[in-house]
Parts: sequence; structure tokens; C-alpha cells
Amino acid sequence: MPTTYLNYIDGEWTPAASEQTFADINPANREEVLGIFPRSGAADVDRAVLAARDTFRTWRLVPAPRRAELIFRAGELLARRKEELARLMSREMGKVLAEARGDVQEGIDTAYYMAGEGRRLFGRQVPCELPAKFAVSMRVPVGVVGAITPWNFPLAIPTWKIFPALVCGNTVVFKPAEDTPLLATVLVEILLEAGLPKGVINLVHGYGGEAGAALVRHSDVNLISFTGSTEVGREIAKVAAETFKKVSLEMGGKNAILVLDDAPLDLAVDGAIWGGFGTSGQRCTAASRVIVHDKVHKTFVEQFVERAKTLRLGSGLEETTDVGPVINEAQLQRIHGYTEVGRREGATLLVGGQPAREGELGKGFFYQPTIFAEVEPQMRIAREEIFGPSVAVLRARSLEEAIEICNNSNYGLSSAIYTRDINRAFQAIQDLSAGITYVNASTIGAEIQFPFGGVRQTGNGHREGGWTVLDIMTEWKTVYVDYSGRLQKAQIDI
Ligand code: UN1
Repeated sequence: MPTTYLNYIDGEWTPAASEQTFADINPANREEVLGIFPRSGAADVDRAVLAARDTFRTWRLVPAPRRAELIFRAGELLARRKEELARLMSREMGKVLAEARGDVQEGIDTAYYMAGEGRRLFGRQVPCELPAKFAVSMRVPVGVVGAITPWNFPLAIPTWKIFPALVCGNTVVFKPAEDTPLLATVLVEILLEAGLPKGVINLVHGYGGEAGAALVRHSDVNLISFTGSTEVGREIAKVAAETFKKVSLEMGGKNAILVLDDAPLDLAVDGAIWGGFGTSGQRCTAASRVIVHDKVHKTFVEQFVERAKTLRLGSGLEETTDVGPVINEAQLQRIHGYTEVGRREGATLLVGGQPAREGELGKGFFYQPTIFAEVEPQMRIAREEIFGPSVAVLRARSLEEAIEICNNSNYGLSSAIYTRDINRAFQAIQDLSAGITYVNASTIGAEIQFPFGGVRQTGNGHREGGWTVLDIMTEWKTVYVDYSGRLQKAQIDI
């Protein structure tokens, strides 16, 4: 019998008011149920928000260095349990062990970075125009933060949101993806073990259209921090506009690697394989397009396809596996749907293009690493996010044309260029329109101490990670102190 897990609201582990549940299954073996979780709705969300709102009154007054110490301790607990969590992650959402370890490490890094922020959270002191007057602008917490997180980085991404939110003095209602509720539960347990007081973090499991929607609608939530699809992000922005809550959105990508005619080709192939098929292509930073210079197109494509053929599909828990399953049946169907679209549009399917069902693979949701060549920029497979192991190769005759193809996208998260020419590398840095550009490295591999996010429909102007996440998690408050003892009028008494 699988274990039944609960929500965590106002310091109590509790079932959904409706008593409805859903199952958490292993995508590499759909017969394995990891747990049964509460399918929450508006009533549960309401209780969680109430608890978070009440607790905010005291939590915001805890000195930031003290709040940050708890996050440091959470980082230590994550580090101690890294291997166990990586294995659990691999079972829960399929990514291969090495990547699962990286996901946990990203959470540890975020904890240590944000713990340091407790003793910074710099404001600004700026000179006043009048004598005997002092002013400072300081960061204050926004209040109740609703964190809605995806399944593809089930530990790292929640920490990107929750750790800075807490260090800044906010309280949190956490609604994790319904595909990865177990990792989310363990993260909350770790925060509690680190000493977080009751009500500071509240965990509400369930579906986006139910628990997630209720959180977004709630008038006592001050900020929604969301990572997920552009369609859902658009809905969140619309609904949140009603209550004028702050919204930070991290959404889709259609990231491209540019391979120039002077590129180190072996390295470019490594990068395209890692960016296209790492995490089964299920990263918002995945390299789902490769734009290759005419002169090296033939050689590059041959090598790329050869390498893709050698990738071994299997359970992420096997050390020999290169590519794990995709997250669920619906995603498997969607990815295959795009293969059909690519065929109909006239692109050339070079490898893959089918669900993989041989032997043990039949138990899970596996899709063959897929490469299309002769993809034209206007084709849907070149424009729409597939979120699976499917890569479109496009052709360009110059750096300028490659940049234009890359930029002509609704999305703008990550980008990469392979070239040995420093001038062309810098031209790409200047002209690629994206939140992230890599030179001679793939589109994935962002480090947590830098701003992370993108332009156009990838985001709404915010950047998680680094120092910029503080602008999401705080408001600026400016304080003027007049110690002249008389009425002084700014802009007038000059
Ligand atoms: C995501 O896919 O949503 O740069 C995040 C990377 C990771 C983060 C990915 N560090 O690919």
C-alpha cells in the first residue's frame, strides 16, 4: 500500500477538506505508486493563506540574519541527504541520477547564497537635497508569497522561490506540481527540521486548475511566483490583475544553439546532445533548435545524429542511462504529436520519432531522441515549445542570418554560439535577444548566483536567481528623516 501524504497548513499535517486524493507515479514504471496526495481546492488554499497572512505579522520582524540562518541549516540538511533525495527525484520524475544530484545541488547552492543575503539585503542611502535631512531606501517583504512550481526541477526551482522569499521576511504558500508532490513534501520537512516556525511555510498539493487557481485568485496573496508554461502564465497574469498582486513569471523557451563554420564541431555536437536530450529535453533552457552554418551543416548533422543514436534510454536510476522517461502520458502524446506536425510540415526526420516501448521501456513514458533537419523557421516545430527530446536543425548562411532566425521567436530565454572567432562571439553577445547567452557552451547550465529569466513570452520582466530575485521578493520603502527642527520644503527651498 502506498503511503498517504498530507498538506501542511498552519503547522499541522492535514488532508484536503474534500478528502479527495491523487496518485504520484514513477514515469519510468507507471505501476510504481510513490504516494497518495491530497487533491486540494479553494477551502484548503484559503486556510493556508490565512495562516501565512497571520504569521507574516511576526515573521517579518525576525531579524533577517536569523531568518537566513534557518535557510543555511536547510542547506546543510539538503547536503546531508543529497544522494537520498536524488534517488527519490529520479523515481518521482525520471531524470537521470547525475542530473538529479545536480538539481539537489542547485538547491544547496541557493540555500548558502541566500543565507549570506540575510546579512546584506542592501538598501541605499543617497544624499538629500536639503540640509539636516537624511534618507534611505530599504527593502521590505511583500507579504504572502504563492509559489507555484514545475516538476522538471522539483527541488531546485522551489528553492529559487522559497529561500529568498523567506530570507526577505515573507511567508509562503507552496503549490508544487502534481507530478512531483513527494520531493516538495521532503523540502518542507527539511525546512521544518531546520527550525522554521509554524505558519511560515504552508504546503498545498493539488492541480493547477484547482489549488493553483485558488491561490492566484486569493486577495490576501501579495505575490505569485510561477514557473511553467506560457499559456498558464498568461492566465495567471490576467487573474492576478484583478487583485493587483505582483506576478513573477518564468515560462517557455525555444532556445537555439548557433554553430558557425569555424566552430569546434566536436564540442558543438556535445553541446547539442546535452542541451537537446539532457533531462529528456524537459528544461526551459533546453536547446530545441540548432542553427547551423551551411558550410558545416552536413558534417555537424551526421555527427549529431550518430551521437543521438548511441543514447541509451532507461530508468534514471540506472547509471548507464543517458535519457530517462518523459513526465507522463499526456506529455508523451504531445511530443509525438509534434513529430507528426514536423513530418506534415515537410521537415526531414533523421532519427527517433516514436515512443520507445521495447522491454522494460514499455512500462514507462519513453520517447526516442528525435532530430529533424531541413526545418524552416516558420514551421511549428521551429517555433513552439515541445518540452521533450526533439530537436529542430535549421540552416543559415551567415552569422547575421543565424542571429535573425534565433531572435525571431516568441521566446527568449537562453541562447548559445559555437565559434572560435572572438569578434563573432561578441557580435552574438550583442545581438542575440535572450536573457542568457553562452559562448562555446550549451544553452543549459545556469548558475544560481546570476539573474535567470528571459525576454518576450518567456517572462514578464523579472529575474530569479542572483541579486535580482530580491527585487521580486521585496518592495522598496523610502524613509526621509528631517532633523532640522523646522519646516523644509523639497524642490522649493533651494
Ligand atoms: C528550468 O529548466 O526551468 O540552466 C531551469 C539550467 C538549470 C536550470 C533550468 N540550471 O538548465
